[in-house]
Amino acid sequence: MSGKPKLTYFNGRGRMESIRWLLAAAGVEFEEIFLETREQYLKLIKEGYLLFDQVPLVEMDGLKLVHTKAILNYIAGKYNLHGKDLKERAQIDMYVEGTMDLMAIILLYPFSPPEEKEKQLATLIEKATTRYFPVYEKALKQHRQEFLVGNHFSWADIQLLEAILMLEEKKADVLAPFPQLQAFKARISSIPTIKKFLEPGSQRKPPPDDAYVATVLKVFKMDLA
Ligand SMILES: N[C@@H](CCC(=O)N[C@@H](CS)C(=O)NCC(=O)O)C(=O)O
Repeated sequence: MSGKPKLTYFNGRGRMESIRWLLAAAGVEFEEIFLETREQYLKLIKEGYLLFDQVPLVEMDGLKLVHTKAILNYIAGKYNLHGKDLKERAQIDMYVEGTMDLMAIILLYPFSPPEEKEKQLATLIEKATTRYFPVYEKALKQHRQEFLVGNHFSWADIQLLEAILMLEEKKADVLAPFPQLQAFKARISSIPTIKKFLEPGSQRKPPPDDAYVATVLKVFKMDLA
């Protein structure tokens, strides 16, 4: 055993990507096992690795962690990215939930029927620019600090940068009306651990393609309706 966290998921973003981001931002090296066959998945279930028969799975500190938020909470707590007290933690959790709701639309996008994609994309951009980004823009403008919460780097900053970059993949100028977020993006991207994660060759995954969707459907024996 290397002692590094072991991540089991598909070779793609999905629900694991925010976990990869958080570990990378914390400067933690991790190993990955990619699910490619149904047999692999059934074996994990049979051997008792998946509490609710679902991935992501993260093995670390002797734990078999499942459920994305539980995993993220554990990592954020362990690496001091979850605020200095309960109030900061609550603020971070609210910001993180906001970005998660936004990213949930992106998560499902590759699996939605082609005729619904355009509408979904429009909803995504609309939600990002009218509901979520204005909140972060206002917070940064009001407190004039470098980070979203408590003037120190936290899970909220990491998750927001991930969401911004995902949105920019869909609409390159999505940050145009948000000067504070533009500066935030530049600032957070230049933090050494994050800079490294953004470089080619890191464990960051590309946007999902048809092969990724096909693997997920095969492993879970699902059909797109
Ligand atoms: N609440 C869980 C949901 C996990 C989940 O739905 N995982 C999918 C893959 S992304 C899965 O394992 N699906 C198989 C199933 O539910 O049977 C989480 O946030 O991790």
